[in-house]
Amino acid sequence: MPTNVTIDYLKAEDGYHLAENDKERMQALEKMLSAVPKHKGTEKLVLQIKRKIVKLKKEMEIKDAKKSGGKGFNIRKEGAAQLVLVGQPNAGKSTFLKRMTNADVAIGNYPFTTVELTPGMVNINDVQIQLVEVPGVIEGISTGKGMGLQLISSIRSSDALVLVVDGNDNPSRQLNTILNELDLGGIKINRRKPHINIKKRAVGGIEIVGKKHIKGDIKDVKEILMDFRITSARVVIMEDITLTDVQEVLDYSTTYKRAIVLVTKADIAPKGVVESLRNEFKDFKFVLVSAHTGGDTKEIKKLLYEVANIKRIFTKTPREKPAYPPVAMKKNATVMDVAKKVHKAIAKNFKYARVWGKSVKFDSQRVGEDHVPADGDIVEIHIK
Ligand SMILES: Nc1nc2c(ncn2[C@@H]2O[C@H](COP(=O)(O)OP(=O)(O)OP(=O)(O)O)[C@@H](O)[C@H]2O)c(=O)[nH]1
Ligand SMILES: [Mg+2]
Repeated sequence: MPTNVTIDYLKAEDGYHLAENDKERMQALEKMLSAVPKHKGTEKLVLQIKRKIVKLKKEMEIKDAKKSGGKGFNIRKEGAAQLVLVGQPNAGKSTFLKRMTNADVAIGNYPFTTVELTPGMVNINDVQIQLVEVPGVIEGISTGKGMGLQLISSIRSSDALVLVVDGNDNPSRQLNTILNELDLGGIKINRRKPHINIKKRAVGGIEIVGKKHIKGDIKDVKEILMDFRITSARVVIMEDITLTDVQEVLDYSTTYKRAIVLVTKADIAPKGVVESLRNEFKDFKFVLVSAHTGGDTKEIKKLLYEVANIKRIFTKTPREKPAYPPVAMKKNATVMDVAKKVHKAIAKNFKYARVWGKSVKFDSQRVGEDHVPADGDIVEIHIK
């Protein structure tokens, strides 16, 4: 029992032991988590509580899926990428969706106007991108409150997120709440996976390579592994990591998503609101919008396109003009991926390609199948 916890924490812990069902247990765990003072000395305790939450959530999800017959909630993907609009109720998600996509969606001056997943399509640089509004984020959604499970599931299956915060209602608090709820739901924003490799094996105990990188006790790493029922494994650590990182990598449900932040209601938001957000959240890109003036549409579209992580490729047949519209591909797609997208047979008989654009030193340069074309490049595939 750590000595540096508060009375509130102890009360919440009592609540946990007295809880009579999963829902009460989950509420108690959430209270415990918010009552722990967050600093180095409590990292282990925080991680223990999070592990309990993950386990309980998994159990609750299984029970829930049985009840609902395992029916999924997600919106079918259309276009080159699916971006989900995530924000507190009344943040202005529908107003933005309607403005960008002409989606038929109700706007209301009360929370939870939108209770269903609502899609719309926006054309950016000749590419169709899908925006999907999901019900508002409130505290507790990560553990199933509100339409929490539906929300988390649609966020997981999306390509990236647009976090929407009301510029006139303490946007910093809103953003912290969103990030915290997503974190509890196993969704990490604008972060990459820590470089830790864990390979389970049948025997041999725990072997850790790169111990010097651990900011914490080896004993604690082993304890976390034990809690995930791993007693034999080779763990390779390639960069400085915390215990939190180890737990994150082990948790089956952890996913990483890119996100930008839309700050709404520019017309009534206090001056300098975006600047102070930029100061506080260094890993995020912000853009200001207003229902009245629209905002900087060019900048908004640029950020949406960037976060979608896609590129346009103009395909071309020898001696002809590039085809229009371009095909949209993932940012890291190769010439071979482009060939596959055009036709299976073209991919199969691929010989080489010629490329015009930013990814080559000169126009019509000959490249192999692994070449990665840039956004806007022209690719001409030659077959055997
Ligand atoms: N002044 C001002 N009001 C806005 C702006 N954008 C949205 N609103 C108002 O804020 C309220 C909520 O807007 P919605 O677009 O319905 O918000 P939402 O995020 O979709 O809300 P839920 O679907 O309930 O979660 C409405 O009364 C809008 O008219 C804006 O830029 N300026
Ligand atoms: Mg709405």
